[in-house]
Amino acid sequence: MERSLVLVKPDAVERGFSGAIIGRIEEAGMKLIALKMLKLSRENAEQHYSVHSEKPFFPGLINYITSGPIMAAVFEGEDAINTIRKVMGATNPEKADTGTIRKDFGTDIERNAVHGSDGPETAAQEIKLYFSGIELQNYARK
Ligand code: IDP
Ligand code: MG
Repeated sequence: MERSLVLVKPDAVERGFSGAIIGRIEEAGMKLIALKMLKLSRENAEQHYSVHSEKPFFPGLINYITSGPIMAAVFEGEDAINTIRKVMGATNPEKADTGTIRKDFGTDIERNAVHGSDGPETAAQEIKLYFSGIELQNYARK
């Protein structure tokens, strides 16, 4: 069993795609165990994307991810990290496969609608950034 932290990014929330994006991941068999809407502070955004702090796109990325409300979710399931990244599609929506979230809901390589953790360690760190232990639910997915 694996967990992954998913964000519906501001462009997708603004255009009313929050439910559709969360739904796509549920339809892929993943169990939703936490969900909230929030607006990231610059400090938390910089922490979330700290691996990219030296990249040329970092300042723009921080401006974008703090520009409006986001949905933060935790999903649990078998091979959750890879399963979710497949449903998300490639970083650049133009290059994402047909039927993926980024192909259908992304705008461009920056405003690409969704974030999903890229490994078990990153997932654990990211989940801690957004949720406390009592916010993670335990139930059987039917
Ligand atoms: P990922 O979200 O598919 O894991 P990363 O390379 O980890 O992609 O990049 C993190 C986020 O930074 C992307 O989802 C996207 O919003 C943004 N980003 C990545 N590459 C670029 C770029 O070349 N220009 C602008 N924004 C980018
Ligand atoms: Mg990444």
